[in-house]
Amino acid sequence: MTQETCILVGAPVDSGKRRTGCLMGPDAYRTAGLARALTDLGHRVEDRGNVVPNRNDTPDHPKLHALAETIGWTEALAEASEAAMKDGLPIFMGGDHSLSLGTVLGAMRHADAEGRPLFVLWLDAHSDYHTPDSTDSGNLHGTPLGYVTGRPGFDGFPAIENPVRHDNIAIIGLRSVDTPERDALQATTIQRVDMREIDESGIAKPLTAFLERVEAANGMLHVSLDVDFLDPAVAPAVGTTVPGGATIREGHLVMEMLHDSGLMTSLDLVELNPFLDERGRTAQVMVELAASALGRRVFDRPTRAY
Ligand code: B3U
Ligand code: MN
Ligand code: MN
Repeated sequence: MTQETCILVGAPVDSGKRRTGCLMGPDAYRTAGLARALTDLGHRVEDRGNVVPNRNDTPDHPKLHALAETIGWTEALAEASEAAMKDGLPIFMGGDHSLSLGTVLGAMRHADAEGRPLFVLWLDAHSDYHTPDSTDSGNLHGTPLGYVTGRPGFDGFPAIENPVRHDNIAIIGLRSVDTPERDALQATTIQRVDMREIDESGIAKPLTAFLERVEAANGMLHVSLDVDFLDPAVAPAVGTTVPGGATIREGHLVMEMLHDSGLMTSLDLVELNPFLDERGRTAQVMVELAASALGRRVFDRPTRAY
């Protein structure tokens, strides 16, 4: 197995929605042993501590929640992401999903500098394709895919110069999409995989099709794993639970296939709210999924007896 340099970056972003608690995420991942799980697999691990948001004095917005703070996070995380990608494989420990406005922007800048296309795999119950104009809730964690694809309305945020192409995006796990998002998505070539498709054809088939496209284009691949991709029965520590999500087996299959592909170049772990967890079980599940994406196999685990 190739040894990676895994760069852990804490992103205690809590400004992307109203319910707080995601700011505790990075320490929950540390407590659940993310670094240890990766070193046990033979990787080098560097924990860069937590990013601090830039100061931003954009005035309060009538609809958008905590706009200035989220812009400040986006700027700071884009820099941290671009820098970390030069040195290894960053794993962003969130934080709510608005952190991806910054982490994907950093990945885009890095991919541009490398002259390679960026692909994005979004594992989520939601499509997060809103713009500041289309969102009803005003919660910016519902907007990162809208932002990185260059949709309009993101005034005050860093400008998107070279948007991620629709062809280069797959969203897997969909089961909660707002009408304006649905209408906008239908006009794109974003690969959209909802739970019905997963039930009908299995999760491996659409993922394989996507990974083949990444490979053929010599792309870099940013993976964004939202806790609510999983069913709340196995991952309860999330603000917006949506029943009918991916199973533990489907989650691990995706992660193992990502590892086998050798294509993943950065990873977000988002929306964990440790305040809502049950004795750390969701944090543990997320750590195990991250480990699977970096080469863990169940039958390699020496402490498990079957
Ligand atoms: N689409 C809704 C709900 C939502 C999006 N992402 C999460 N919830 N976690 C919205 O508010 O934009
Ligand atoms: Mn999300
Ligand atoms: Mn979600």
